[in-house]
Amino acid sequence: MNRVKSDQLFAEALKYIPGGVNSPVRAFRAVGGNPFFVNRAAGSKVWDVDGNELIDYVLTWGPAILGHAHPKIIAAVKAAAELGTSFGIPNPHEVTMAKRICKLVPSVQKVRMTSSGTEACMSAIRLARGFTKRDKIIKFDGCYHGHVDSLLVRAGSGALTFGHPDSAGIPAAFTSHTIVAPYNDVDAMKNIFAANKNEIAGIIVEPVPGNAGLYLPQPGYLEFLREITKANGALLIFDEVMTGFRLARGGAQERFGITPDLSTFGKVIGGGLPVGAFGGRAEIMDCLAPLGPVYQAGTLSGNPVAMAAGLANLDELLNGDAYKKLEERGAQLAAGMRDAARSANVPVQFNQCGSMFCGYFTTQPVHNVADAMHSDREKFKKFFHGMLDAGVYLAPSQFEAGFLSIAHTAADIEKTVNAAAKVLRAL
Ligand code: KE4
Repeated sequence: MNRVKSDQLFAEALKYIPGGVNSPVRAFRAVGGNPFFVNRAAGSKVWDVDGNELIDYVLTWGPAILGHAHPKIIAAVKAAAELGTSFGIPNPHEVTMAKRICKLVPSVQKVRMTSSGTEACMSAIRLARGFTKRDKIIKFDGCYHGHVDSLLVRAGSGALTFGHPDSAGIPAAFTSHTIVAPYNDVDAMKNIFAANKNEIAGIIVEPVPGNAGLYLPQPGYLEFLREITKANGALLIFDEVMTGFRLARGGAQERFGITPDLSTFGKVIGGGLPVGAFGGRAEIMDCLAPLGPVYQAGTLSGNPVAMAAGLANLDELLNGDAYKKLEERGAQLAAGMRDAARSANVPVQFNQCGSMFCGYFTTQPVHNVADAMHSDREKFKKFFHGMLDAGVYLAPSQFEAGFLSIAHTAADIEKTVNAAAKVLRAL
């Protein structure tokens, strides 16, 4: 595939941007080769600057759930931008968005907007500590909650991909109150709470971890987390930046029937523009400035253009059978990819939950990051590039989730599965 212009752009980018990218996972370091550059996207497709068309299963890491450049989102952005791109003064869209989130996610009685998922998670942690007056936070091995100092400990996503989960530049003191637990492990969590009685402010968890690939909660595990936090006066924080409004109208908490104390959001609620949000019980949220002692702020929080884009995304998602389509597409892709792996006699564990998925090159089931680490990453690299050359863009790391949109057609999925069968046979 001709990528001359992308390579030229990457050479230029390397001179001015660290690693040539504004976010590490885009650099293709986990799969080798140079990243391609995109200047146009529509529906399920992106086109790189050399004119190559690709079926996109990254979807800007989740926001493009309707597909790229949806006309309703473009129109909403244009209309909002013409009235001003930022006010720094309350605007009506913020109220509409807050009401919409509270209506869709019953556990959220009050919500505050931010400009990224990282900010939302960082703020939720600070709020949990301020509300409980406790310092310790439990996170899970392989889960990623943005590049928050105190949470970049055995994180997932780019941190895991680069094999140095902890980051340089974080003083030990900043993570001394962060406890890392293995996901799907009941006994380990019981032992942590027994050893830290009345000291745990909360657990932050991706209800369906999507930053070490994708694996699911074992039956009853999320219920267990809800019970053990309640029994110990700790808060349960669902990081739904990726799963929110994707795995169901009300996110993973609706899909699995769990009521967390706080939730974080992002991606879908910005329709592709910079956004994040955190919300939960009013008695907790009212501890936030200007009402309470927990400070939190943001120049562009609730930005009118981002709110308009996010509301257009949610409107389209909620009017019609979007969630039925997302479930159908996810099941179709999973069935096809499993058949392709079987026919090529290549061991692949293809995990899928609604419109999120990940194929691991291993013979054993994957229920946590330790299982995920058994995946054959050399095979993944070859598969990734084989699929890219066939016009299918998958997440450029074994430790990332893939996404479907309602714009992905049955024909897109058939082309993807047929390409996978060929590429797997050639591995
Ligand atoms: P942002 O700060 O990137 O908006 O959100 C951080 C975040 C928080 N929580 C979860 C569950 C997330 O998945 C993310 C960000 N997701 C990654 C994809 N693995 C973003 C891609 C990137 O880092 O470039």
